[in-house]
Amino acid sequence: MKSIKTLGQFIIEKQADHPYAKGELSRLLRDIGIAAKIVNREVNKAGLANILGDAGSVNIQGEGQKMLDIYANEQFISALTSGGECCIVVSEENEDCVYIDNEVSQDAKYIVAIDPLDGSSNIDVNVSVGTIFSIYRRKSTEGRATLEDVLQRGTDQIAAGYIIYGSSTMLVYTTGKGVNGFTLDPSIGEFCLSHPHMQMPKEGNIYSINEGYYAHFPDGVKKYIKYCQVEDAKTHRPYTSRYTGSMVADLHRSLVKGGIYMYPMTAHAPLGKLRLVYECNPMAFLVEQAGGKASNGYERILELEVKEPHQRSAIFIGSENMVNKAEEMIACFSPQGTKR
Ligand code: P6P
Repeated sequence: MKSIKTLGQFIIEKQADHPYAKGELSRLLRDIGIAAKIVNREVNKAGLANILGDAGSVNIQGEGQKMLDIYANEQFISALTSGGECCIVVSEENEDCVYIDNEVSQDAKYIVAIDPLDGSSNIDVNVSVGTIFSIYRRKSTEGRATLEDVLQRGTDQIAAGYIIYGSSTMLVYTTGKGVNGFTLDPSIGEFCLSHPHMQMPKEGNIYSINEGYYAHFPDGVKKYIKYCQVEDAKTHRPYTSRYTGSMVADLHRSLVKGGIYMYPMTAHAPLGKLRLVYECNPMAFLVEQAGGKASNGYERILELEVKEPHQRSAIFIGSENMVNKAEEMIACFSPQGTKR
């Protein structure tokens, strides 16, 4: 009889990996898991709960907010506020950072950056959506945490992960000691270890990019897309294109099967679309921990300087060999390198 290991049991078991963590990180991950179960309940009955559709508001991105965007944001911020371990929340749905200053959070040490419901345009059409989270320890030790505590490089992350609300609901995370996946068992309401030691294949044959913007991509990206599409007898069969409109879903598939997800700079997103702090950095940390690679086409995502909480970045992330090939082709056309 295969024994069940819940997320809570796993976190406590791995607590020893972090000598300084006297249980705070464990409690923080527990708080995120609780909020994820609440969000999952609403996502799974969105069509019934009159929670579909637009909220009639826009977020800092200028993107129309879905009612479930706002609900998910409220659930995660509420769980982090009452959990007592988090001092600042940076959310895609909030222009300003949320400073937590209540009686249970007086010595809170952690900053959480979150995209509460990534890919929310998919909710109304029942396609997978996700939550992305990133955890830092505050750098300052005196007084209230400040924005400076938020503006840390991706290499400083303590933990990162995502929840995918798909054919099953999974929580996948890393604390810098590998990647483990947990599947929600609704019959017991627990995330149970289902994918221990996840490793991203070094090679894959699935590429994810919104080819509707092809005309606006840099030449090196166009060259890589053509490389994916044609049979090069010496190297590969034509790849398969899969793009769901949800980075979490596309990257989870790449983690399991191999593949690359790309959101380059384009004419209408000259700095890229994805957000560095709560989309690119957490996914890059997790993917690197699984043996994959993440760059902006030129530099490692995790080493990019963070200048402001909602900063954008281009991203090429997934199987190491695929990202290397994309970077090689981008370099052929980069201003530094002349077209060969
Ligand atoms: P586009 C969702 O808004 C998201 O941030 C990613 O999850 C997704 O891959 C991408 O944007 C979709 O953007 O411009 O292709 O619709």
